Amino acid sequence: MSAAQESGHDSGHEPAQAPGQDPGDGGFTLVELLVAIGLLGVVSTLLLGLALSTAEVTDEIQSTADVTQESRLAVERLSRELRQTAAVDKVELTSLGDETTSLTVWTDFDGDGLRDTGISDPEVLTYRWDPTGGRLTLTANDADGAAITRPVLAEVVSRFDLRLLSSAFEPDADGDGRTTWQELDAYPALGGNGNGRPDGAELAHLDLVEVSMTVRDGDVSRDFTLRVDLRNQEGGAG
Ligand SMILES: [Ca+2]
Ligand SMILES: [Ca+2]
Ligand SMILES: [Ca+2]
Repeated sequence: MSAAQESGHDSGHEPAQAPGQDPGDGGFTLVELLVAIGLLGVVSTLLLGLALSTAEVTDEIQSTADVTQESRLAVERLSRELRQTAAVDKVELTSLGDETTSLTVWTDFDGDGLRDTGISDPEVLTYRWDPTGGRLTLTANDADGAAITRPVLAEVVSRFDLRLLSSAFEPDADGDGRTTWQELDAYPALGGNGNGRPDGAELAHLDLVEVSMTVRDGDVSRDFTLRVDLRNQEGGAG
């Protein structure tokens, strides 16, 4: 008969304690190390912040330059094309409740007296401003005569005022030296039909266009004004 011997006694020994580190042995203490890391962090954050804010300022200046340059090109183009205009075909004004403000003009590039729409150099152009999206677009026909609309400006145009004037002095009812389309509309002798819109036979007497617009890109906005004589306007009383 044998009885299993329990060997329940603890045979292991406690490991020897590592000798305590001597704080005066010339290395960094934990506190010193933490302070150094903390300082490094603060300096890094300051430097990074400085670099970022410099980059933001540079971006801002760049975008201001872009909006100015692109707007100037668009205004110059609009001005150049209007100057060659032979006739105003159609006008829409948001101030009259129209959805967009638009100006459709005919420029007789090939001088044949016809409104060519199916050639590569389109003669009937529509500048249109949509106040909802703030887009200024140009619609012209492509080589097949299909209407193509492209943005004139990538930036938002938040304001686009179109003023149409005539050099005819007779309709200048208030005698201020400027004949507005409203005065023309109220002057039957030059085709005014009194319907409160610039249309019909009145359009032939509109020979001065003033555009006032605001271009916005983020926080930056610029005002542009443009005043163009429609010198080629055939029906204009000059
Ligand atoms: Ca033509
Ligand atoms: Ca007047
Ligand atoms: Ca009218």
